[in-house]
Amino acid sequence: FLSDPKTVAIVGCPFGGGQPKPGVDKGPIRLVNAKLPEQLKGLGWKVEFNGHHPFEEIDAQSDPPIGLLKNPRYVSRACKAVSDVVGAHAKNGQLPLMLGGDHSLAMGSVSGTLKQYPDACVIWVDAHADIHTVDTTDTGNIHGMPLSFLLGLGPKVSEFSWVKPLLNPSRLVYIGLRSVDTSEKRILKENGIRAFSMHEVDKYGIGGVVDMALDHVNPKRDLPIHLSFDVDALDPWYAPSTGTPVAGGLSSREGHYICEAIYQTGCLVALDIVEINPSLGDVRSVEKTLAVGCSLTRAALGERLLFTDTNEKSASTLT
Ligand code: B3U
Ligand code: MN
Ligand code: MN
Repeated sequence: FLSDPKTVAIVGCPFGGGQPKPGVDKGPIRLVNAKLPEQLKGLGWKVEFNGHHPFEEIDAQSDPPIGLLKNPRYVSRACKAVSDVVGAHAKNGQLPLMLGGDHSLAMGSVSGTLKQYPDACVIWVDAHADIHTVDTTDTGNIHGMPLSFLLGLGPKVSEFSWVKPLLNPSRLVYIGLRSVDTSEKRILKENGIRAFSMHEVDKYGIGGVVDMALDHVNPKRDLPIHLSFDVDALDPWYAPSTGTPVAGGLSSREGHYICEAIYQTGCLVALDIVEINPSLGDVRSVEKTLAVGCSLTRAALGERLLFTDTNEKSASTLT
């Protein structure tokens, strides 16, 4: 799906309007400062990064709630911009890497991917289901809702009318769930959405779960894949600096395995790394979380424990 030379386009999204905790907007800046672009170059990618996306602020006064939804105009406009940017990169044959910021941004990134690849499937790695509708949300935080917009579930909100319901429920699969609200469980059931919670990870092992997840959304391994990775899917031991940590999550290796296995399909066309909040926890926690964000990204873009793609080449030319 990607053009040659393989190029990753970093879409830095300093944005936290989809949730209440300050600091998550600094996630992408810290990831880039941690030399993520250089690390990806080291894997043989051409890296395009022209600075972080400038989101126009909207003061709270001109952005009152719509129903329960908080900062609806701010979130909607940010996501629309992300959709356009991600869509343009995908159209160019580049792999957009969206660095959040909070997970509401995936409403934009997935929309952009689906515009270019209508048959793409979405693998959503998260502790949470992020599928509340306007009717079911308790918190009004839009980072808990992006999938309902992408799937076209629940009552329409005119502010979000640009989000087209391009995602079919059969093309969505979850890995890592362990904090799903009652109304979200009902939505998953009613729409027949396949989900592998931590229970299934324990039962089948991460290898079995990823195989089953791919068999469900991409049985012939020929459809484009959008991987949306919320770092709170990892156990808080590995990713402490995130807004809504939930105990009992994926180990570092399980998280990396997901990324490695998806890379190996050769179908990855877009990646989100979201919900790193460098304002939460002590210095050590922040460093740990940034480091794991970088290494998950590298794993999804081809880094291997033994031989990376580029190493393999040099290894085979060694005489
Ligand atoms: N389901 C809850 C909590 C939540 C969702 N996503 C995160 N937290 N990160 C909600 O607010 O919708
Ligand atoms: Mn999420
Ligand atoms: Mn989450």
